[in-house]
Amino acid sequence: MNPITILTQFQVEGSFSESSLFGNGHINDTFRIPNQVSGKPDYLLQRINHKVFTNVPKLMENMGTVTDFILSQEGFQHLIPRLIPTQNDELFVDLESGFWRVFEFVDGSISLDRPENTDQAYQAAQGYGKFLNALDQFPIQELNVTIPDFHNMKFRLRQFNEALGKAEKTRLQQANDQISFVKEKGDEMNKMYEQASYGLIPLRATHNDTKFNNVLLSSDGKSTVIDLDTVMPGYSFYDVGDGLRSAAITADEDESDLSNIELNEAFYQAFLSGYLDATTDILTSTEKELLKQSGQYMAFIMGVRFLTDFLNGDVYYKTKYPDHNLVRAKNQLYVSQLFAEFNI
Ligand code: ADP
Ligand code: GN1
Ligand code: MG
Repeated sequence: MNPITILTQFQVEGSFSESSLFGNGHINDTFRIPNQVSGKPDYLLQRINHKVFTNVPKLMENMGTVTDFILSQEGFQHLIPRLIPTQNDELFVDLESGFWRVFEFVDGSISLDRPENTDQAYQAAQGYGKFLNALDQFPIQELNVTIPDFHNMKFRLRQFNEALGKAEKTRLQQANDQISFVKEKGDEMNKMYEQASYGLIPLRATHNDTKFNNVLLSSDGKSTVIDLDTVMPGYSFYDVGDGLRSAAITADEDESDLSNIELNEAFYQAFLSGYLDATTDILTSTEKELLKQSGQYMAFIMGVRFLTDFLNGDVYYKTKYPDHNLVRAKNQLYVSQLFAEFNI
């Protein structure tokens, strides 16, 4: 079925004649569909990756409860995108092509893989901070866990070890240096996870995928937090770390030349300030203290996940060339070291 036929299953207004793949997401298939009628919104049609999200209805249930909770509060109306339902559901399910949903395209917004200036870093972080704030009183036991152990280092290292046991010899050889690095650092990283998970800091409703392109920036200074598929119980340092690893680094996540990758201290501080300004009333002092390690932790876990996917034969993330996941892994493991050195 073509994207416009699918779009018109939803309660959309206007008329449509073209669609194009949109954005740099690694998981879902996203189409932008412009409206031919002026004054009516453009739409964003998405096919949800049901290999990654094995229970799509539960995922949409989270999206519904989280959206209702946020929108019921004063001052957060712009914070999340508007989901457009069909006549009787939030999903359109087609036996052949899978699970589809539609959002209103956030008019005038931009999504960047990394900030161009400190204002953007601040604005994006403020959006993520407001998101945490808006969900402060959310009953987290009501959230479905869409991907269990998503940021659990022990679990990710176990997956990595399993992949090592099954990987093709050539891939093992290609990734030799990164494999050694992960083995060497694994225990230290596990300790960070333990430190956080032993009840020292509160479990919250966190976003869990706060890289820079998952928040839309608008010229009025407001941000819209998107990609809510992984909203689950988690720790504030997950969201801050994921934000920092993408907002405070001078190169893309798949930059292959490590000499182009640096930590930009001004962007780092701007992101942190934006987040802290929006969460000042809710974060505990221990949570704030742990944020120092968050960039290193999240870059490392991303490195492990990319490396694991490379060893598994590229089954999880979208890739554009044969060793794309290995390039990403090298990059993120290097970024984790930059954060570690920054903290000394
Ligand atoms: P993925 O899980 O594949 O990353 P996302 O939900 O993040 O999917 O969407 C992919 C990209 O589409 C985003 O990075 C952003 O650029 C764009 N996008 C998503 N939702 C909207 C929206 N409502 N308005 C404008 N752009 C959007
Ligand atoms: C994926 O969906 P996207 O591209 O926003 C991934 C994140 C990783 C990120 C790395 C569900 O995010 O966990 O941090 O790629 N999302 C999922 O760029 O695995
Ligand atoms: Mg995304």
